[in-house]
Amino acid sequence: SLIATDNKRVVIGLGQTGMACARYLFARGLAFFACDTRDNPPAAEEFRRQFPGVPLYCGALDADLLSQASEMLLSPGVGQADPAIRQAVERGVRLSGDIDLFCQQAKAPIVAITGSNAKSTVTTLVGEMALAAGLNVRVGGNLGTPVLDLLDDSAELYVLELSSFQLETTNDLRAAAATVLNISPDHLDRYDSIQGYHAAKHRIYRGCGCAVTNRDDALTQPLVATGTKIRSFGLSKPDLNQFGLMEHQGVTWLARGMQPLLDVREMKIRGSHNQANALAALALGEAVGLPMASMLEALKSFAGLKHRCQWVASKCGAQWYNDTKGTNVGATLAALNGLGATLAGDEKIILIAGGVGKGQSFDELEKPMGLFGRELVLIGEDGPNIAAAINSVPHRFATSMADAVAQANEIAQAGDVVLLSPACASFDMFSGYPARGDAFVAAVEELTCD
Ligand code: UMA
Ligand code: ADP
Repeated sequence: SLIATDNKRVVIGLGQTGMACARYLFARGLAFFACDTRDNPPAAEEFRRQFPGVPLYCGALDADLLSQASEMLLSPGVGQADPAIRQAVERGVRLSGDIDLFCQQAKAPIVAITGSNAKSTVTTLVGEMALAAGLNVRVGGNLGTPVLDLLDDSAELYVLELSSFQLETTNDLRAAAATVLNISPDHLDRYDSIQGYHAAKHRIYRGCGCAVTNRDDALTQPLVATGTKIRSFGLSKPDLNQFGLMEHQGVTWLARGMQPLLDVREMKIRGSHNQANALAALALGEAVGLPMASMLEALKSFAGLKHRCQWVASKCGAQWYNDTKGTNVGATLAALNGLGATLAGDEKIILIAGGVGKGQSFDELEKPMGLFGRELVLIGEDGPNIAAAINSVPHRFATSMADAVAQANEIAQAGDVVLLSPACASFDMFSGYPARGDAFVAAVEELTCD
């Protein structure tokens, strides 16, 4: 039944992305079949129920099978280094993904956001700014809702968080405004080098109307054709047409060129990394014509996302923070430096870290731990690697989140901060970063003080 046609697609992967692709193709009566590398993918039953008659192949991918399609729609969780996928590409099968399909259909302008960290925060902020401006805006992508589920002919703006995995398969984005917020090592288990990761992220600038770059991170500068409009954000004093920080009336303000916009103390999100995030959102919003007043209103009301440097409780004399979304060294550095700046007197940070390290070096944590840290409490697979990299403070190992919280409580002195910011993925101990954060919050709630 699988006769090659010019227009047959294969959906690879039965996760959220693959199921959204299948719904899209099925609803339009387009020819496709599906594969998943797992012998028993969790969504197999659901797939057969929703798409009767559509062939589904489970287990290792097969080049001959893939070559019966003209186009592969690859899920982000499946690496394109798979030999069967490589072979199919060599035979001329087009490699694509859900983002390309989305772009072919989307009628409204797209704001596209990637980076090693702060993607979800900035994506949500731009979405809130558009809402404040009264636009019918749809927000999603790596953030949670697969892009194809956002398609809506009445939408006036799309704001998309895109991962490097999603960008790898995106050929024709043409966003109205696009940004690489920052680049620090992550996902080195999927890329040969940081160059490969950099190249994937920079696909976001392809054909964009305005590239928004970070003046404090040269790796975010696009290699785009001259003629593309470029706007920047950064923590330095802005030049004309740039977003940055300035001193005004003796305090720090968000600013555009010479113009002060907002006293940073009027925002609920704190820390210089969040000031950078606010500036990035302003630059993106401006690029798609959002009114300044609505953007500033959104910046004042946004309280930050759950699981990102989120204050949990003041308990047993310590301040407890959940930064479970700190899944790489860059994020944990921002959390340590951000919270470190709030310490007074002898107060210190006790850091709970560890999990799946994805091939990163933990060396950069040595310095801020030396400045702000009291002790490290380590969990998970790569705990010992973190211990080996950090000599500036003592460490202990914990066997569970409850154990880590109990040990941190023993160490904590009056006014200390206990910070869960693992610098690692969570899959060795949890279903994902949200479950890890929830386990931390539950353990803090159950803690008994002596
Ligand atoms: N899998 C297989 N074989 C397959 C297909 C999937 O083993 O054939 C495994 C993958 O290795 C992975 C899991 O199944 O462990 C899910 O992979 P998927 O590609 O099916 O993922 P989706 O459910 O479609 O979710 C994806 C994003 N997940 C990944 O990129 C891994 C979601 O981002 C995103 O919200 C969703 O699409 C909608 O756009 C999550 C994420 O962890 C939050 N992203 C990474 C990150 O933020 O660091 C990149
Ligand atoms: P992403 O979607 O890219 O993972 P999030 O907004 O969810 O980004 O934040 C992820 C982690 O990065 C959190 O731990 C957060 O505290 C940290 N973070 C937020 N903004 C920045 C920034 N500008 N630079 C570095 N880390 C940041």
